[in-house]
Amino acid sequence: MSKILVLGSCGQIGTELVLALRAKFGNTAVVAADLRDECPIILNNGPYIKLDALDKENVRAYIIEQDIKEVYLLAALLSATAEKNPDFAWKLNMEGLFTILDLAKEGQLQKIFWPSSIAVFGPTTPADQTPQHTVMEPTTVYGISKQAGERWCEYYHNKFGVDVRSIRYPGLISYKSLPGGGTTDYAVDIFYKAKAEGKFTCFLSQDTMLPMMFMDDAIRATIELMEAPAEQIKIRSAYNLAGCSFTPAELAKEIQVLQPNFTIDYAPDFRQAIADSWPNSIDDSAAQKDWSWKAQFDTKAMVKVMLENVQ
Ligand code: NAD
Ligand code: AKB
Repeated sequence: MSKILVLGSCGQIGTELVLALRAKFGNTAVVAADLRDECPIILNNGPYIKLDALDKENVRAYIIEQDIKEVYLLAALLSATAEKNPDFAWKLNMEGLFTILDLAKEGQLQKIFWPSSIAVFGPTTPADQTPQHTVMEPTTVYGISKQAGERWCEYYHNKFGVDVRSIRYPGLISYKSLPGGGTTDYAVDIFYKAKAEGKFTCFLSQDTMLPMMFMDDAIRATIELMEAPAEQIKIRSAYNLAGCSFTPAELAKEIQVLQPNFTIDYAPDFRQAIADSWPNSIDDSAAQKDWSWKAQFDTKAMVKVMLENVQ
């Protein structure tokens, strides 16, 4: 089994993705890499290396020396953090991608996974059941970097035959690892506050509907996309993916079904404008058709699992 590298492995997605890939391919086949000096305890069951995605020469040397064949590139600044540091966000979100795409172009890597986001859409995009191919005029630096990344992935595939695959993840909801600076983070924080304090102040308004997905579905989608035969992957920019859509008020109501004393209030901040520019819901029929994608978790099922597992 050729070695897999997950770069940006200690974040919300990477933690669960590394565990899932190791369960599938064996612990030693999947190398976790991130900026941290030490491997987090949860990823102690396999190899870990400190690696900066922006250190092109080191990344190249490691991948070539270890004969890595597959990379999942997760290192990025997310929407809210990126707005506070746009120059660095652009640098991090783009430069690491070129290093990996070029290694595939040279024949070192056989397959790449690079995540896109619903942030590629903007205020001029149809907001309901947003189609796969539609108007895309993102207004955030994060969305601009993801849209540019999609274009480059498709270009490297068309020009150089690079096998790069991508998903436009919605906001992801998980309990094994915390989110890292996005606009959809409220939908994770709410469970921690519900359990600890029984109340939550939301940084988005009550009627802000956004596309979301439980992490188990997102990890399964990622692995299913990467395992699909290459000829089935018709879209080389990034696939729309839908899980469940809800507003903060609707999420609070579902939590109250299981925890009747829970209360919520609202204090929208700068993230409201970001959320307002994103879709309400996503049409993922292309993913369903091309690689048989189907979400398993609706809002009710996700809320139950979150309340049972959040510590
Ligand atoms: P995260 O912020 O939780 O994790 C990112 C990880 O990358 C962190 O562990 C961080 O230490 C690491 N990192 C940062 N800079 C690095 C560098 N220079 N070198 C090596 N590692 C570095 O992010 P996430 O939520 O796990 O997201 C991973 C990817 O998925 C990102 O590209 C993000 O845009 C995309 N995505 C996430 C979501 C979501 O809801 N979580 C939704 C859509 C897209
Ligand atoms: C964010 O809110 O920035 C991320 C995303 C949807 O890309 N969760």
